[in-house]
Amino acid sequence: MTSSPPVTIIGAPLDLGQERRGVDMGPSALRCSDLYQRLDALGLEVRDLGNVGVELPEVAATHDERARFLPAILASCRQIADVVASAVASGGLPLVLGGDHSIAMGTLGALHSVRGPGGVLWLDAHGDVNRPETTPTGNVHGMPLAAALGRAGFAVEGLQPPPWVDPARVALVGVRTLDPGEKDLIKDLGLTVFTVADIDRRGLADVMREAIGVIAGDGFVHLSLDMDACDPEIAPGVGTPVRGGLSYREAHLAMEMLAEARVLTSMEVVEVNPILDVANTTGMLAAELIASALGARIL
Ligand SMILES: [Mn+2]
Repeated sequence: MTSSPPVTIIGAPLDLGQERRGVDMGPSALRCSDLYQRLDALGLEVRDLGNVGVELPEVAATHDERARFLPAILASCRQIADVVASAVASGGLPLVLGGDHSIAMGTLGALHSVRGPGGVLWLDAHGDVNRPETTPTGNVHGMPLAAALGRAGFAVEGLQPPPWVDPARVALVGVRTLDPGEKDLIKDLGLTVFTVADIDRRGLADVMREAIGVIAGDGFVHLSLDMDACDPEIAPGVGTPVRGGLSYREAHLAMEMLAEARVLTSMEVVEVNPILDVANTTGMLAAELIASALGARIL
């Protein structure tokens, strides 16, 4: 038997934070993979709480071109936050299935509301620290980390006022494209960033060892896994692919090291887009990585 907390699955089929349709099917792709079997094989208890409600881009108001659909996105994030907060309060380990990365505002807002400030490993090709005044696209999925740090410059109605994450306990890993305004905020906040060049030079294990040291601590330790951190060759089903990403083994090793360190208290997996995918390759990889993060081992 295991004393591991029950894995509490929350689906967040939100696609309003970006422009490629299909990421709303991410939770289905994960549920159609062998995720449950993999978690079951680890002896983990799984509770699936279903999906939160989302508005459709055909119906929702754009509101502001510099942060399109923000009110509708925040409405879904409030629902995510309610469910995540109750999952944490009842001793579960929340596993939120996106949806685009804007759902992280709901997850992190909830974690902070229950546990106080915490740390986050942001595994992503991008920085996600844009703001309405710096964004080149107006896509809110490029802003959630800035929001979590209290620097997005918009009110997160219905969520706890940010910051939700301690900037000293943020580690971005796998980054390979940053907009000018993102570079400025990263420097201003002193965020720890490990680019793919750092991984090339130092090796993934060395980078992850340091990243785990950065994120570990009180409150909560959250993994925000954007599947575009992985190379498009192994994860083709993402909306904003950038080549030069983590290899299959690097992605697994990152997860395995998190499991060994026993630091994670929650996770989310975002940006799986089945319409852009090849026979659920990316959904299946996401399930594998979740299992590795929760303790699956080769031997
Ligand atoms: Mn992202």
